[in-house]
Amino acid sequence: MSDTIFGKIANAEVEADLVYEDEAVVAFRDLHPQAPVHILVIPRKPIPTLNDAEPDDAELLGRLLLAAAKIAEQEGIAEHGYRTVINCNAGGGQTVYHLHVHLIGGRALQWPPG
Ligand code: DGP
Repeated sequence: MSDTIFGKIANAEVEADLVYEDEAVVAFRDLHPQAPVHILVIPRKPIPTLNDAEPDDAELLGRLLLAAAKIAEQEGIAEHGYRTVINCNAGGGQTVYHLHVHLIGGRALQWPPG
């Protein structure tokens, strides 16, 4: 059993609207989307936060970003542009402690964020 809801989604113990999966990565639509496209890209491996990633996870971290770019293409937002975000710990806005990349797009995005 996995500790977090994302671990359960990765193990198919809980349903989600999956948009991509491979042997290392799963991606699904955010339950509370902040934009027309809001997808969460997670490793199957339950790394709680970016702070917990180790040198051995370097390839996995790269795979998360490459998957995000592929999904952006799939969703038709690659050319216009999009944002990828990793929230880390409470001060960074993290609420689910299974590392995830937010892929957000489909509308004009402000910078800097709030
Ligand atoms: P963060 O605040 O960075 O930890 O982002 C967590 C995101 O996860 C937040 O945008 C809402 C989303 N979320 C929380 N629970 C679920 C769930 O059960 N299913 C899905 N699809 N998304 C969830």
